Amino acid sequence: MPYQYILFEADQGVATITLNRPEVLNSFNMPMAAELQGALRAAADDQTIRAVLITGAGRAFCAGQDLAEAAPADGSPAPPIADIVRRTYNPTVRAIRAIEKPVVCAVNGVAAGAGANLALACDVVIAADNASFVQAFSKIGLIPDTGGTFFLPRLVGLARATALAFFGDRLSAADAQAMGMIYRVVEAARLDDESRALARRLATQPTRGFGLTKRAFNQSLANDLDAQLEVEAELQAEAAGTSDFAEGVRAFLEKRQPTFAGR
Ligand code: LHQ
Repeated sequence: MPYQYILFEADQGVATITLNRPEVLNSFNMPMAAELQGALRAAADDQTIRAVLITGAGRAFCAGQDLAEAAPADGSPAPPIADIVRRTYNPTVRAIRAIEKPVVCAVNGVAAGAGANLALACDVVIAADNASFVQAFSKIGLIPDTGGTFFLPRLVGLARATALAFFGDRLSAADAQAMGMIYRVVEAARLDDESRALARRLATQPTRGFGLTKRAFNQSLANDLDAQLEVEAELQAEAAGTSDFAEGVRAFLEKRQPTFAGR
């Protein structure tokens, strides 16, 4: 499928999706969000794709909502904000959480507003050392969306989440890592190689099990311990039914490296 606002490439089991509106720092208009959702669906449906990598073109990762679309300068009517949130961001976050394949996010520059929270919805976030995270919503009188009110307090705690949301200050990638918001920071020049290596490595692993792990983590965000222990029993049985489990055990006993197929 041809895309106008994103790039989509499949290679070595990894689907790489690049937000591609660099002239506006890859800020989201509705068509870009629709393309991103379509690309995530394509990645979910394609059995040969075993990991997804999301990044941005140019110097930014994503500056959140395209404010020219939300509030057109020429006075033409803007779509209702709730519609933008429901159509642009909510399905995108749901798609990232629902795809039962690892989603790596390579934050290559500033991630602001919905762009910051899009990254936080991904499974593994790796950032360039010159990247930054801004809960920019407060600067324009809005609240964090794109799952920010869900993920941010869970990742960094309510005290830090509240301060980040209220002040809207730019947070360096190093500080984001230090407070547990993201997984890893690398030299900017190494981000491309390192993020691809992470995604490729994941794509060769027991990805069916990763999908089940992700399902379990998703459920743990709402469950109590008893319910979650039961989820683990059920999903462990499913994981143990995969050929990757059989291969993993066999390879261990035969003292060789396993070859996982993601099934
Ligand atoms: C932009 C944008 C942008 C358009 C840079 N839009 N052009 C949900 C529902 C409905 C409504 C609203 O929002 C939401 C969710 C949200 O995401 S709210 C938060 C929206 N995002 C922001 O408020 C961030 C706005 N951008 C910035 O604060 C800065 O651009 C950051 C801090 C991201 C980067 O600063 P700089 O590195 O200094 O770059 P810049 O400001 O010079 O931007 C470069 C160009 O990109 C510039 O255009 P120009 O023609 O002058 O080169 C900007 O106008 C454009 N741009 N963000 N969100």
